[in-house]
Amino acid sequence: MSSNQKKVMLSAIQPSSQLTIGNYIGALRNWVKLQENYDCIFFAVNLHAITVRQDPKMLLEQTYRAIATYLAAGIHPEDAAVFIQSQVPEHTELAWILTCNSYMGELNRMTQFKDKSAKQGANIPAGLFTYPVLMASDILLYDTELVPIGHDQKQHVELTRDIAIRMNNTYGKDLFKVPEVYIPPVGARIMSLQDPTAKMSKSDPDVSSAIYLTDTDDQIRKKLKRAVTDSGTEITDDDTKPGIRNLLAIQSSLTGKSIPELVLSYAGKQYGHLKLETAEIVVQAVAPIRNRADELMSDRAYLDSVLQRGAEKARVRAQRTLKRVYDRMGLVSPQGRA
Ligand code: AQP
Repeated sequence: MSSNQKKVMLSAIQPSSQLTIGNYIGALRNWVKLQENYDCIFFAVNLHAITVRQDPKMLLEQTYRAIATYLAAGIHPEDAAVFIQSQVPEHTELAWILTCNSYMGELNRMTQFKDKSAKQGANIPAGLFTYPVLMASDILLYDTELVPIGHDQKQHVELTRDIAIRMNNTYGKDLFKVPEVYIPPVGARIMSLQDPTAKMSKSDPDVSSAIYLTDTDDQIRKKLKRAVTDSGTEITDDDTKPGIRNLLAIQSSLTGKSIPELVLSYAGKQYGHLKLETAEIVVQAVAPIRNRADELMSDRAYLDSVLQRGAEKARVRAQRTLKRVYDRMGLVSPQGRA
């Protein structure tokens, strides 16, 4: 199938720190699996990352590292458009228009805003509140049909659908394509290793709560050895054992074995066995990605050439959508009236 007959799949990760095994299992790995069958757009959302304060030097490094990690994990830059969000200014341009078509009430309901703003003290950046609208812009700019994400982003894609449907009703039904969510059956919500009732997050200040895709084999083993488990000794998959359940989910999503199958194989074994074996499985998954990303990071010229090509491809498409929106809304676009 040629790329223009394929449906558009789009997804992105914030370079707000190094990527985690949660980002890999919940998102990146599925991009790699699904990429052959879709016209793909994958980017690093550095403008989302600045919704909370970032150190400029680290942000730049983490942004390149995110792109290197996409490629190291198996994304094909010859087929997909791979770029950095700030290289395509149409994202922020459409975001303003969508902001004018979004409601305070619906943004107020976003649980991620509630969680993240609670950690900000008195001065909550307004960008944290309007961030889901920028995400809607990311998606709607490219006539996206499928958005593969972890569970935490489901509410944001649903908001995107609501905004698209609302604007289609107002400005003509084919203004925006209404996207579908893709959530993996297992691993959509990998939990913190230190608090298995909270999501594993790359920006968690406790670095032992997450496995980063930059961690050494030794760091991975240590973090999993110290992972918080539950009282009791039996390895079972139930609500009273969120720590054990998390380790089983990580193993299951990396090996393809079902949870019941894993539980059966651990009958009579200790928590220590589960931790040790999970660590080895994670090391096997992370090491090749980390090593390849290290190599790519030392060839900045190559990364820049991939990004340049990706951003050019993306801009042509984004400008087409934006022109349609300007024309329908009675705005004069940079290209003039249709
Ligand atoms: N713990 C997780 N389990 C499964 N999927 C996850 N994702 C994130 N955490 C997990 C998925 O990774 C993609 C990229 O997410 P993002 O970077 O845009 O922002 P996020 O969802 O807020 O991820 P983090 O790691 O928690 O970042 P910070 O700490 O910066 O907020 C999404 O598809 C997400 O679902």
